[in-house]
Order: sequence, then C-alpha cells, then structure tokens
Amino acid sequence: MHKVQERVRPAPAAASRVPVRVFSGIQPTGVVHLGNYVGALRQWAQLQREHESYFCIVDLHAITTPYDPAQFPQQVLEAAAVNVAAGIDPQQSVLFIQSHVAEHTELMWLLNVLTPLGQLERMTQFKEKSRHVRAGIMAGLLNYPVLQAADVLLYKAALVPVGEDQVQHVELMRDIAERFNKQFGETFPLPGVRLTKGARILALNDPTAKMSKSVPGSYIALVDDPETIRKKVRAAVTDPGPPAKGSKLDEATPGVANLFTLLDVFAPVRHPEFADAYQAGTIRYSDLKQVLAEAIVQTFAPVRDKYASLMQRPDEVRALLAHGADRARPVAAATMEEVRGRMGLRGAP
Ligand code: AQP
Repeated sequence: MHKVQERVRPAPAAASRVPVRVFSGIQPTGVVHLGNYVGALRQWAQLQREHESYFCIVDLHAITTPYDPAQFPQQVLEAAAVNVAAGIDPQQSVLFIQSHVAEHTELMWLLNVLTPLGQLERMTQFKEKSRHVRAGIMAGLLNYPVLQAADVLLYKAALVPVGEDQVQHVELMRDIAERFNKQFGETFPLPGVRLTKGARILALNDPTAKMSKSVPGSYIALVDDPETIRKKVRAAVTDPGPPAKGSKLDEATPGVANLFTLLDVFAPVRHPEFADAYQAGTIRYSDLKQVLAEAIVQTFAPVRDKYASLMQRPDEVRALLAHGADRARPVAAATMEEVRGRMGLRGAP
C-alpha cells in the first residue's frame, strides 16, 4: 500500500494546465463497454493531460438499481481497474470512489431544495428506467441527477465529458448551479457538457437503441477476448446489401452509420476508402466489419492485459483509490464550507 503512494507524483502545478476543472463519473454496475469507452473514457484520458480532472466511480448512483451487496465491492474494484487500464492515470487525475467523500451526499441534499420536482420527472433517463421497475419507483432513481449535480459542483468543475445520454442531466445541473448562484451569491461555475465523436454508440444487435450493458448482445466489453470481439462485430446489424450507387453516407441506416462512426474512431485511416465504396454502391459490409473488428481488438488488447495485471494486485488498486479520495476530500470540504456559509447553515447564531 505504502509503496504505491510513494510512487504517486504530485498533480502537475495548476499553472501548467488550463484552469478549468473536469469532472465525470462511471457506474460500477458490471461491464464497462465500448460505448462507455468511446463516449466517455477516451476523452477523459485526453482531458486529464490539459485539465485538473476528477473521475469518480459512482457507487452511490449504482445502488439506485438492484444490486448484490456481497458482490458490490468487487464490482467497484473492477470498474476502477478498467478505468486505469483504459488510460485514466491515477497520478495525473483524481480517481476515487464517490461514497468515500461524504460531501457528495451532503451537497446533494442541499441542492435538492433547489430542484423542481417537475424537472426531475421530465428527465428521459428517469422515465426510461422507471418503465423497467416492477416493485415501485424509489426516490433515489428520481433524484439521481441531483446527486450528479452535487458530484460536479462539489469540485466547481466546468467541463463534464459524457456521452449524449447525459446531456439533459448536465443541463439540469447547470440550472441548479444558476439557481444557487442567484439565490445565495456567485459560487459555482456553470458546468458545460463536452461531447466527442461517437457520443452515442448504438447497440450492435438493435441500432435503434444505444449500446447498453443491460442489453445482452448490444455491447462489446473492454475486456472481451479477441474472438468474442470479432464475433460480435460480425453479428452487428447492417443492411442486406450495398446501397444504390450515389447513396449518401449521412443518410445511411442507423446500423451502417454506427459502424462508420466506430471505424472513424478505431481505424480513421480506413474510413475514406469504405465511405467511397459506400457511395459507389460497391461496399462489402463483411470487409468493413473485418477491418473494424481488428482495429477494436488492437485498441483493447493492452487494456485487457493491463486490467488482468491490475486485478492481480487488488491492494494496489485500493491504495490508488484511497489516495484519490484523500486528494478529493479537501477540495470537497472547502466547497461545503462555502456552501454552508452562503446558505446560513454555519453554526448557531
Ligand atoms: N452507448 C453509449 N455511447 C456513448 N457513450 C455512452 N455512455 C454510456 N453508454 C454510451 C457514457 O458512458 C459514461 C458512463 O456511463 P454510466 O456509468 O452511466 O453507464 P450507463 O449509462 O449505466 O451504461 P449503460 O450501459 O447505458 O447502462 P444501463 O444498461 O444500466 O443503462 C457516461 O458518460 C455515458 O454517457
């Protein structure tokens, strides 16, 4: 444990980075998939080089859907290891577990009093997730975006790199921050979303929906073995045959468009030749899939190796996370001190 902490470099001096803080999170709800990687993790790994960045394993969000408490600590550890394996440098970024910094829940409560119920009820993700709930919808599912607002505002982050499904939640946190500033005085920068190419990767087996860990067959996991990746890409839904000559790529069906988006991310140099073949009506989707599958296999091979190696040293991962929480706590505590003061909650009169 100590060894790891000794190897941790201090965060680069603030002056060497653009002074905008980044915050984003990922749920430890099982598989981390290619959609998470393209929409979120990939841009986190880039942003951490330019900005002071906070990346969080959001265990308190994850418990809003059914879970097994006995398995949960292992899932949290695995999610952290996948993040590190996929390029989050826990020395450069602050990587930590949400529940290890108690201020997240305190700020959430305070922000709750500034959040209109109607706005929460209109959130698309809430409406979608509540459709699948059989035994009564819990308040935690409704208040999920308020906790997200607390996550981001606690660190006064202004840049939130996420996938497209989270845009509405970032807009809500912006509204909450604005309301707070108006009512209690200028405190929070207004957070803005940062989307990347591939902000909405579609399900391989049903390109009318997004790639999602809760839909088997829809995703490729970052730690899938090469043969599984090839098999899943081969099975991806496309069209029965090539399009008519002169067809436009931006009018392609969702399944085909999704594969082109992935090609652009994983093998950009091969994109033009397949785009030309599409427009010429000569494209063979099996060729495109083969090129794409190999590019994904190559990209994920080091992730898979690093993940396996990290999981052999779980204490080291735990130590990295403990160190991350130690770095996050003073920042969170300072914000809470300010917020309590502004809200008239600092001690007896
Ligand atoms: N399909 C996707 N394309 C692009 N980005 C995506 N993200 C999720 N799915 C896609 C982004 O990944 C980050 C972490 O998301 P999360 O922890 O909230 O994961 P999730 O949304 O719970 O993942 P699933 O697979 O969609 O879960 P279920 O099946 O439970 O609904 C976020 O930035 C998210 O936008």
